[in-house]
Amino acid sequence: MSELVIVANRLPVDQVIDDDGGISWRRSPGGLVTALEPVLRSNEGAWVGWPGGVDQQLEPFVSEGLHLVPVSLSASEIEEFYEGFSNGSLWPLYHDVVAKPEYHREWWDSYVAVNQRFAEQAAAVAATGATVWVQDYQLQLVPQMLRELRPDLRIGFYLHIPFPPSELFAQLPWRRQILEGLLGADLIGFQLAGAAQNFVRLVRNRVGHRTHRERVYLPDGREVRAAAYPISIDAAEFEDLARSPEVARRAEEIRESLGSPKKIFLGVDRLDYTKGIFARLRAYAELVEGGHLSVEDAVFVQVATPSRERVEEYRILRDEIDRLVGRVNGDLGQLGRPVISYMHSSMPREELAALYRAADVMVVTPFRDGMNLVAKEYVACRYDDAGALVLSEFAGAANELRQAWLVNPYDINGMKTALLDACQAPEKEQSRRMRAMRRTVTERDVAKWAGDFLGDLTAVNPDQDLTLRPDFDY
Ligand code: GDG
Repeated sequence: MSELVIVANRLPVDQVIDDDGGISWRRSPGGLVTALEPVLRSNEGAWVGWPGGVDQQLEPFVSEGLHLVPVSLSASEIEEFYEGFSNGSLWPLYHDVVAKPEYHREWWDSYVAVNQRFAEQAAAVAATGATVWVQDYQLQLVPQMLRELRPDLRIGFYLHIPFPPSELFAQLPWRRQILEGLLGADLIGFQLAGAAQNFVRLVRNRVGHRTHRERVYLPDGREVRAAAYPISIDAAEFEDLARSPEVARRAEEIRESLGSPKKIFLGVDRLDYTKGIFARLRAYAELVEGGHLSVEDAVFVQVATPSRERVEEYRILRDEIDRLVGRVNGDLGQLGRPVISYMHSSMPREELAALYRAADVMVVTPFRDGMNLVAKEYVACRYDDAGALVLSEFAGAANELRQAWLVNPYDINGMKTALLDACQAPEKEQSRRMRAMRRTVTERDVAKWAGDFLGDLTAVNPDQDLTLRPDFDY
């Protein structure tokens, strides 16, 4: 039984099949596990999540000192709960309907069933009075389901993606169930204050509970707090990586292999339609076409990590980007000098850090993004105070990284101007901006994020009698 339980869609490990066919687990790279690892270890914590395969019935196990509790998903649940309701309904709806969300009743039924399974697993491993922290949009019903099973628990929820304004949220046929699901938590964390306000307003208008600022008052006397906790990265770890001689050498090698251009522009994203990859590459190609940048002097390196490849929208996007890159390089490139150097693959963190070090201009232009950690990682790696960040004003990170060249990704001409301004800015101006952003990223790292959230979670409902809660009905 654990005093602290993390519940997330995925376990923080990936399965590896060894040469002799044996199964082992490798820690998946990612900020969440880095952030939570120290607190998990000191509390004998457990992590409940899907191991990533089909119908894997696994007993809880320990990997690198972490207690892992697998939740099995069937092939149809992967299709309906994960690819369907999570990534075909909620993901586009919560990102400003950048793509059209689809709503199917069987997807919803699967979402309810899988959320119930996660809640049951969490209930089975949490000690009396334990703290359970549920993560992200795939599991929004878990807080309420868990509270029904285990009224003694302290429950937190964190949403990694934006929470939409009520005009959009109102589309969702199961809007009330989602709001009630979240209200099972004591503390609900969002990336931005605006998202927390959207949520509280919706609860007041759609569920009818009394609210005041960040607080919701439930009929049974319990309070729920909704507030902003902007997520971050392990900035020191990224800086150390960037400072290492291997990464420095690799950064030089990268520049040479690109033909030693004067300017390297860089994009690093999951291949997702929210990230604005197509629009940014178009803006860049127009700069080359218009003679503002030349293929001898500049190159755009775009890394697009494969993502959700079984979802139709993602396949279409991949084809569109393939075509654009092919056309731009065919029309404007020269022998050994592509306009855009495009990789549809994922790479080790060391290679990413080397790319961040090599890049003169980092281009992050999502149409909507909860935070965007890539922007923060770039800043963390620039211990030399050099380099320029072009950042969409629709990324949560824009709230903190005010000294970036902020752009509206829907405005192609505006993006062209910002790309040129950022790359031509005097070194002094670039380093003034970078220094200020580095201060922010270093001071507000991911350990502070986790500490702030968990600290505040224990302060909500401090006097609630955790063992004597009546059943309640909204
Ligand atoms: C969601 C929200 C929010 C990327 N390619 C490779 C690789 N990455 C790493 C990056 C970064 C992470 O993946 C991507 O994080 P982002 O924040 O940019 O975007 P999402 O994946 O959409 O994340 C987002 C985040 O949750 C956290 O709350 O900020 O708004 O959408 O860390 O470095 N890592 C490696 N190889 C790659 O090829 N090793």
